[in-house]
Amino acid sequence: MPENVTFSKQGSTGIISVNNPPVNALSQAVRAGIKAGVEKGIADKDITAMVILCEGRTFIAGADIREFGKPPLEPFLPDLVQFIEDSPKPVIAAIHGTALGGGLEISLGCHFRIALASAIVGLPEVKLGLLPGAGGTQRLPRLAGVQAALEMIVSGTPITAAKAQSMGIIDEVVGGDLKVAALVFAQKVIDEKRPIRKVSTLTAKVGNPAVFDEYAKRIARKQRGFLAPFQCIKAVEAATKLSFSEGMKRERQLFMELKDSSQSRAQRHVFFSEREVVRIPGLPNDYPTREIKSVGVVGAGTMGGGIAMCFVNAGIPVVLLEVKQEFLDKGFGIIRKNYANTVTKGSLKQEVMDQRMALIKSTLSYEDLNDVDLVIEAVFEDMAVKKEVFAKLDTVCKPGAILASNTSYLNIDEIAATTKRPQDVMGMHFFSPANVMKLLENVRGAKTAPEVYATAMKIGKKISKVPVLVGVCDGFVGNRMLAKRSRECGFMLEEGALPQQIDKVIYDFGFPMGPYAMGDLAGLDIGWRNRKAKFDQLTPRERANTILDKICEIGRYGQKTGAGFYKYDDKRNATPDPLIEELIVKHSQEVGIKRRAITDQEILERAIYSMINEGAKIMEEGIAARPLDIDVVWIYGYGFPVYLGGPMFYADQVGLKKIYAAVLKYKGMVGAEYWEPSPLLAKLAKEGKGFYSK
Ligand code: T1G
Repeated sequence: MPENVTFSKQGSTGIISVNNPPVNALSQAVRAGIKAGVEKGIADKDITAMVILCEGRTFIAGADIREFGKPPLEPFLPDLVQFIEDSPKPVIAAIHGTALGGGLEISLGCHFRIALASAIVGLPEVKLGLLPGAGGTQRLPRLAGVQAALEMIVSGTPITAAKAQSMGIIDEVVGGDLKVAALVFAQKVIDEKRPIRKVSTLTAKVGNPAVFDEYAKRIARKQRGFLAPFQCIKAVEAATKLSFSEGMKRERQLFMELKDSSQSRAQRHVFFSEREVVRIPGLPNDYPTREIKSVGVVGAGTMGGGIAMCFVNAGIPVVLLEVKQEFLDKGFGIIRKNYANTVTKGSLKQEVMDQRMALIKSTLSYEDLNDVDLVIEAVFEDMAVKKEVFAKLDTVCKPGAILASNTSYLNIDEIAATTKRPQDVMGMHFFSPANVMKLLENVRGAKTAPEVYATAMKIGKKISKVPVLVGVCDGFVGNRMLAKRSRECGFMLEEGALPQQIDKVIYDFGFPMGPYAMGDLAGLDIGWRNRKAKFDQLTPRERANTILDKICEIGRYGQKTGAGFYKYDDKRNATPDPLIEELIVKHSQEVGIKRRAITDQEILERAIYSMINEGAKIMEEGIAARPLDIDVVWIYGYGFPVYLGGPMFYADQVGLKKIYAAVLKYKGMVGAEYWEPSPLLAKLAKEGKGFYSK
């Protein structure tokens, strides 16, 4: 027996115990071990039943995703599941923690399933661009029904043991020691001569044969661009139309198509990047951090309120400071309304809302921040205002308190220099709405102590964010790259494109929205204010590109004024506005640009490749330590399609040679000032390598 699977006997029950930390993934050795264990149990005449259970914090959390890029080794998982199901002796799965993917499929191959009340079960393969490839799409509809199987497999969202029992997936929810409960259950099966129930022999009944088309229509908008959810539907449909063995063949065929797809490679890349991003290169994983037991938030505006919610959601008390009572009341009111909406939707209990609200203490006095472990400043984006706040924090906060700014682009080092403790100052850049968006850009200043940014990474995970560590520069990683895309889109408007054409290209690429529809949603006045604030840093051509100014000067701020780049009906449906086309065409004449037809391919290349080129510069400067930091920022903060893996992973799929050639082309067309190739991009392209090449 491989060492990470053991077989033991308790009375007449054989115990097959898996111990493959951290999540008992079904590596080749584990599969072989389980097979050997079941073989032993079948062969041993004293054994009347078997139990499969796991050591450690969880039941099997799926196939070993790291094995996907490698040649598959026997025993293959579908065969192992069938081998378990074909056992002449009852096999019981005893589940704790998570039974996910191949882990639940193993359980579905067992004849009975018991679980602790705290366990969750699910088939999340779709989140990896895959589908359950070891019988899950054929057995689950037979056991839990077609509708339930569609929900679980297409969403990939796990369910509780109680829910799984109500759906017939789990036979019994048990308490106490799981092994003991499993032995009792096994004896009951034997004593009651319960017949072995093979799930594959059940029938997947479908009431309304149109359910599959209807389901595909229902998810079309939300799952736009993804392959896997629709393949999942086809696989479940096969369970209702084909015999079990034919259905398994269909599942395998659909699975292999997805496994080798660029989408699944991208989504598996994101799975591991999201876990790797919290590790700080050059710093041991257990580097000492400071304890954060209480937090102060300065500013109760939209961002401040959302940030406060993040911490109280994690049970950390917050002191919320404002300069005026009316601002405090307004901020508090927004927080209360946000929670009340969630309670109304039924995804939060009233008493939990009350507990969280009770953790927020509001104040008008900086003195009340004298004992917090971390302060996050979320006031108006103005350097003078920020410096004033940090000067005050420097006087009132206790030694060792971390002072962080939520600025989205201002210079952290300049802010830190206003304090006597720059080693305790850094940026913690949340994204709006802060209580929803997963990304947290942690910005380490030149003098920020490793212990401080290591703490920010740890607390970021604790408040359920995906924290990414970046360096100080204008716009950090996300906004800096976004500025290049916005610049190029603005230039293409002048040269011949229209907002709706550019938006369609970006939308079809996979972003939730194009830049002009996004601008109208967020409010053009915000972008206009930033443009004015940064006017001195703009190039002459950018200054002359006054299309946004002209639109705002006529009071068109977007959806909130009923018109912006588009005009909106009372249901906020957007339509292109001939007035805007006229304004843009007239602007081109004024700045002496002869308009020309711009292809969708040019729009895509200038919008996306300008970001990739900037991403390479960000890596060169060490603002981002790895390409995965950039990919995670864009996936969790800017809606970059997860099935493309992020801008740097995507670049490698396109090929850096092709991107470098395009950058050189646009350097000639638009100007070296804007399209100077990153030396790293040039080097990797010449070497035929990618950003992720080893
Ligand atoms: N394979 C390999 N490594 C895995 C893994 C897996 N399935 N799951 C987790 N890890 C690693 C992870 O990279 C990290 O490593 C460590 O374990 C801890 O994970 C045929 C095709 C179980 C809920 O999609 O959702 O079965 O960074 O930090 O927050 O149908 O991990 O420490 O080096 O996430 O407590 C389907 C994936 C696979 C579940 C635990 N299964 N895992 O969360 O810890 S496809 C999944 C999770 C499949 C079959 C198919 C979570 C978790 P490192 P962690 P956590």
